[in-house]
Amino acid sequence: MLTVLSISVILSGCIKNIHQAELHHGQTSNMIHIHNQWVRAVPPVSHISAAYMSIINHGSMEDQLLAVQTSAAEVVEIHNVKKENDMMSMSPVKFVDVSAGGSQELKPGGYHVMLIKLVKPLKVGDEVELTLHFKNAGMVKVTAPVMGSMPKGEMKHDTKEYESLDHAGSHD
Ligand SMILES: [Cu+2]
Repeated sequence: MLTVLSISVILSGCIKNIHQAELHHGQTSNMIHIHNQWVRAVPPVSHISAAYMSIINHGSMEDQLLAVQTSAAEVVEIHNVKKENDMMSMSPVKFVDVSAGGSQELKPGGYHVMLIKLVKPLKVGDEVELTLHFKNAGMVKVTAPVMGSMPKGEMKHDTKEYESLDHAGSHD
C-alpha cells in the first residue's frame, strides 16, 4: 500500500513538472529542457546573428547538441569562442556536450548558435523557431524571442565579464 502511494506521488510529481516545463519553455523532449533561449537583434545591414540558451539534460545519459535548423537563416553553425593571446576568436564545433543530469550554457563569449545569411532582419519583438538536433534526445523545437541583450535576471556571473565577452563575440 505504501509502495503504491509513493509511486503515485512520484508520478504526479513528474507530470506536474512536465506541464510546468511545457508552459514555460515549450520544449518537446522529456530529457532535454531548453531555458532562456533568445536571439540577438541586429541592425538591418547585418546578415549575421546568434542564438543563445541554457540546455538542461534531465536524462541519465550524456547527450550532444549536433546541429540546429531555422528558417530565419540560410546557414546555421555551432560556434565556440576561445581566447588566444588576448584575442577572442570563434570557430565552428561539431557538437556541444551536455553531461548526464547536467547543463550547458550557450551564451555570449562561449558556445553559441551562429545564424548566417539571415533571411530577413531580426528586430526586437520578432520570434525565431529553432529546431535543435540532439544525439540521444532527437529533435527539440523551441521558439526564441529576438532581444537586444541577454535576458535580465539570468546573469549569474560578473556583469563586467559578460559585457566584455559580449563585445568580443559580436560578429559585425
Ligand atoms: Cu560565431
